[in-house]
Amino acid sequence: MGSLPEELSNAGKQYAAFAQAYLSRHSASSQQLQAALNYAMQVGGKHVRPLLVMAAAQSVGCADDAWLVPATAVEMIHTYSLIHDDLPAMDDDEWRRGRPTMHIAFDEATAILAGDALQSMAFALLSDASLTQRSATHQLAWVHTLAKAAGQQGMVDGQALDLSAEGSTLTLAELEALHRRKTGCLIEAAVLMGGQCAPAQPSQEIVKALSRYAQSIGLAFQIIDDILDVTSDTETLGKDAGSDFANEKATYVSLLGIEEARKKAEALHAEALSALECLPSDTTALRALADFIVLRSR
Ligand code: GRG
Repeated sequence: MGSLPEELSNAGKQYAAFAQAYLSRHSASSQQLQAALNYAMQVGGKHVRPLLVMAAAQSVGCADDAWLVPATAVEMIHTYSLIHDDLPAMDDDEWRRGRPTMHIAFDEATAILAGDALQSMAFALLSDASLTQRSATHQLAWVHTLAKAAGQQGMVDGQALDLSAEGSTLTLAELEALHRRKTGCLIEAAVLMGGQCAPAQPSQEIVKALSRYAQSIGLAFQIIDDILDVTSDTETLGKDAGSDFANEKATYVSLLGIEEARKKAEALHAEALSALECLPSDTTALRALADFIVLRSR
């Protein structure tokens, strides 16, 4: 298994069309910058975060397409983070999504600027009253959730912890704390912003259930990523799969071994599904995404 049900792939197409239209309506005057932004956003990855926004919105009874705005914003933040993560000063990667990374296809300065632009664009989009079908209170909740998850108490903190961990031996608890921030916070923000699409703000119980689901799949996502890094074919992926392992950087696989790492991902998958029980509406898409994250092969 590992492919998405039709409803989710249709939502992925809807997201991609919305994001493209937004990008072309808000173009930069620098042709180089605009070409870089198109390069970043045109060939997509798996779109896990936008789909999580849609699925969480559905689980709280959101029946319209108000999820498109937060879905696009969270993917812009994710895309910026990958562009900056690939830079020579960070992970120094030359391949991403099967093609040259931004600083290879363009240059370092353009990659930095494209990441910066995507980050501001995410918040311009979220706070644009003409695009959303929700109130300013909803927009403020989205902005706050995303800003908090992306910044110094979330993804950026996780990246800083990751950089300072180079060459040192991490315990499992330290590795988990790092990944909760580096990848987990943005995944949780996607799910919470989906919950915030409900016409009335969700109850504390619903927010807690969404967080529990998101934190479990966020960690599972990273564990599977570590497993795929050592089991996937480098040529097929077109990236330096296995490089972290080769550099002896701590991963779930290096600390637990593949079998135990897989068992941990399965336990987190079960935990995520049990969190869905108290959600008020249709959780089919959240279930499918939890399955996809744990069973995916890329
Ligand atoms: C530079 C501030 C800053 C942060 C970077 C998320 C991150 C922080 C770096 C990514 C490093 C990495 C490859 C982590 C493994 C897990 C992960 C987030 C993979 C990429 O996400 P996917 O698989 O990518 O959702 P696609 O290409 O499908 O969008």
